[in-house]
Amino acid sequence: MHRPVLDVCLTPALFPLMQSDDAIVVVIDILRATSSMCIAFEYGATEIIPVRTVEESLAYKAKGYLIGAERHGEKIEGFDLGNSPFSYMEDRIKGSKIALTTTNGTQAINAAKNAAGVVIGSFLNVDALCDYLLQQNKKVICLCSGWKNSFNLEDTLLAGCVVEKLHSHFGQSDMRDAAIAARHLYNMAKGDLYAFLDNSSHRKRLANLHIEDDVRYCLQTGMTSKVPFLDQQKLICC
Ligand code: 3SL
Repeated sequence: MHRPVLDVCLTPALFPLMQSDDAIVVVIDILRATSSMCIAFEYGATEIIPVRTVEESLAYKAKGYLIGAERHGEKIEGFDLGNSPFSYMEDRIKGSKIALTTTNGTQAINAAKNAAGVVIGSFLNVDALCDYLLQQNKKVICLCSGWKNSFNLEDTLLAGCVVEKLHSHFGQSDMRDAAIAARHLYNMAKGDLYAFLDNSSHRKRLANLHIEDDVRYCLQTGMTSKVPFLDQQKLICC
């Protein structure tokens, strides 16, 4: 029996080298864009438009959207939302439409938009995400958003978690080194993800902004069964 391929793209810079028109791409930016998106849907958002620039996000204000913008970890002044998952739990999220731009996560979503499918992954929804991917029975590429096109540990850990959970259902003989490496890394880290990330660049970056609670929150599993997916230009959830 032919089994579909499960692959990992370690940075967006490598994504153009991958064939994605027959794949479901799981966009991963666990700290914090894709975690916040999953939580927004859990708390009742109806759509999220992931945009590349601050100006594009701002333009959605006049159309009745809540607008979000983050650069270098910080919310941009004048916007309704930044990128903390806790801000997507507020009452105003229920029933809202959101336009959001972030440093890396929304860029990666836009880079993947011509794939056969685009879904949003985080530790918060990883169980539901893996169930969804199994049902699709298609090639999967986990796209790690990284930081400004470079590798990061935290997104690779989630990619490795997906590989760990799904590898037996996919064509293991076709598995490439990035997927094997991500799986090994996840298995080394899974006992204490927070400690494993101790010296990682983005944990330090967020610690300097005093938002380590966000990091702890985003490393939890089983927080939502929402699996946002891209429909035309917007993320929605069934
Ligand atoms: O890069 C991104 O998209 C963000 O998730 C980064 S931050 O966690 O908001 O700093």
